[in-house]
Amino acid sequence: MRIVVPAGGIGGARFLRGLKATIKGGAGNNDDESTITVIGNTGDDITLFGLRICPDLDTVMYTLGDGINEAQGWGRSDETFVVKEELAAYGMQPTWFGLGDRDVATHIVRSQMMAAGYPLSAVTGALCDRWKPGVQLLPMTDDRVETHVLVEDGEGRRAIHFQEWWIRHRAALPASEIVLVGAEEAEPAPGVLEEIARADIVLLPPSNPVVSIGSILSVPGIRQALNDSVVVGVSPMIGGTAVRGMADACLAAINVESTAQAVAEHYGPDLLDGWLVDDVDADAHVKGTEIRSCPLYMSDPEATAAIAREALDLALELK
Ligand code: GDP
Ligand code: FO1
Ligand code: CA
Repeated sequence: MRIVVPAGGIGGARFLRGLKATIKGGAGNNDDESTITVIGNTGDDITLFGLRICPDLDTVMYTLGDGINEAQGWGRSDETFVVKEELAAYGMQPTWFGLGDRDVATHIVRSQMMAAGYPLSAVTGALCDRWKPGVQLLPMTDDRVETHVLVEDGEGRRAIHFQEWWIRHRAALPASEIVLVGAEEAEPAPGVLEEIARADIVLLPPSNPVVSIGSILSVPGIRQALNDSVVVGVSPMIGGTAVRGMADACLAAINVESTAQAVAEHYGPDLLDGWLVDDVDADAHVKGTEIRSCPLYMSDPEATAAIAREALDLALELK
């Protein structure tokens, strides 16, 4: 069975770990040749200190390759921050980004390969040769796209990079608009449309609907390709709020309520064939989308594998 998973960072990576575990225990159709292709969000990417940093691709790669800082959900395990301190001692900006010493090696390899002319998809493949995530990890696009956030504060109205809004301001500055700069001219990376077309099922993990899944859907051609597939999503909202993090602030910017039902309606029945909600949201109702409920907290690997299994079973049923 061929499974495609468009994914952001922490929510996507944890779900994928559960999906891998549940597939190892049997894919549901006695086919142990199952493959997972991840279409990774690159809207969060940023260039700092001359280094190209891809937080969501790295979070997926480290999580599935056993190199993640588990407690934090992003960045490397066993990390130190000497380079960050030394940059700050030179007065280099920004100081709000947690650039780890181990992590920096990944960004150096990526930046060097990109400067030599390799596309991001090829670089990501090369990085995965080390981490062996057990999935095919494709960036959504090889083109440079970046999420920017329109904010207004004492300094006036301006657009700042998503990472500055998220990390420096903890998403507390009200956002009037969230824009994926460069999306209109971007093309899906090699293999993305082909893998969607070949997929038996597509699973949307509980990733941020705006700046993770929303960004992937903004790359011309991807949404259309997904509309033609069997797609089952897992709600990133439980009981009217984002489980971890600040996704509520992103949804507020696009005037969507932070509920499982509102997110499903936002995706729309053209995209979503099935939608998994938590038991507390079992009354959710969306015309044209089959809704199932189960506990959706990814509290440990077993609970996460059970969520992935429910999503897989629903997708196989709707196929
Ligand atoms: P990011 O790129 O690191 O922000 O990660 P993603 O976009 O992949 O996922 C972030 C989203 O995951 C958050 O907005 C939460 O709504 C969702 N999330 C985090 N933990 C859980 C969980 O245990 N269960 C569910 N259902 N959603 C979760
Ligand atoms: N998140 C933070 O909240 N603070 C950081 O300093 C930070 C640094 C960082 C470095 C590398 C990386 O791959 C991820 C990093 N993240 C950090 C996470 C990341 O910015 C966000 O979780 C996502 O991009 C939001 O979707
Ligand atoms: Ca992200």
